[in-house]
Amino acid sequence: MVKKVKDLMLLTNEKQVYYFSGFLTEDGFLLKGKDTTLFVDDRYYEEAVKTVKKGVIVKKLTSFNDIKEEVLRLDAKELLIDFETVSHSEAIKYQEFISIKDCSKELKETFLIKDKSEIELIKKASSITEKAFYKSIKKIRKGITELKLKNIIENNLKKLGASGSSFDIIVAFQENSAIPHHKAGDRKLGKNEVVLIDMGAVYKGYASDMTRTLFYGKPPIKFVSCYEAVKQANELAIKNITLGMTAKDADAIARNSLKEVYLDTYFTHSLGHGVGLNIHEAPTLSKKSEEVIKEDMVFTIEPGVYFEGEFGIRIEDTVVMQKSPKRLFTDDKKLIIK
Ligand SMILES: [Mn+2]
Repeated sequence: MVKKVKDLMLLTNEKQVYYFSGFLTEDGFLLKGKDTTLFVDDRYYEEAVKTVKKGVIVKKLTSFNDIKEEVLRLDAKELLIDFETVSHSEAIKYQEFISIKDCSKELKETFLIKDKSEIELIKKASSITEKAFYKSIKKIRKGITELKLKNIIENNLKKLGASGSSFDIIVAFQENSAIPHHKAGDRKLGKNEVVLIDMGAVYKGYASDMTRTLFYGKPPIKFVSCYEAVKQANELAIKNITLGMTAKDADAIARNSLKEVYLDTYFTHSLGHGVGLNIHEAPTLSKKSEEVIKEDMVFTIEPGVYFEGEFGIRIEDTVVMQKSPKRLFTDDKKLIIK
């Protein structure tokens, strides 16, 4: 499971500790060299011993000195730490007894390609997400607030087996759907309005990400034609992204598809992002991204168009890259009219 990590590495980020140890804790330290050693305090010790992956050694942590002693005992020349998740003040503490080096790049590489067990967990998170979406939209009715619908979704995610939401669920009605990162509020749903929902489950630490835009009432022609254009951009990207392609070329497939119908200027964000233990991770599928699309990457494909003050549409799938992207949702993405 562990790839491309050399020498002695110290991890403190919850998700990174989980990845290498199999134990999810906010308070753990993980030392990874020849052996993998997880340090947790009394509260977590017994649970950790029972839960960790095969081969992981669990030690009781009583003070910072325990880490220091272990590092010195292992006689490493330097300590690799992730400058992106470790604070400067924390880094200084390590630097007082050993020279430190950034390993954020290697870590990103490690998380970039998913193994079979990770893909299974993301599939499960995706299945929960999709089920929760279709269950929740049955509750859409006149006068419901964005916040109320958001809470229904959150409850359904948990009822269906998620440990929680992979991010703050977006529920946006009509003009609010034109704001890609709208925060759900007290806006009530009226007749003949757009409903945009961006949501995702976490299952055993792994995330999923899905956006659907539907219509409550009788949709105007502009909405229907834009919906078809966004759906086509989404589907064309899924059909034509290939192994070895740069992420900017992948992004361009959807962007060019929208350009043909003069909508590309309303597509104001990137096509997608990696999904795994984090809801946003590498690769980035944007206009400028030189990253290369590889097998077993998991990422989103989420074209959208936004008309300020009016409405927005986004259709987002989470996919796993095989010969071409394989969707982790099963719906046909046809326009839903409630
Ligand atoms: Mn997304």
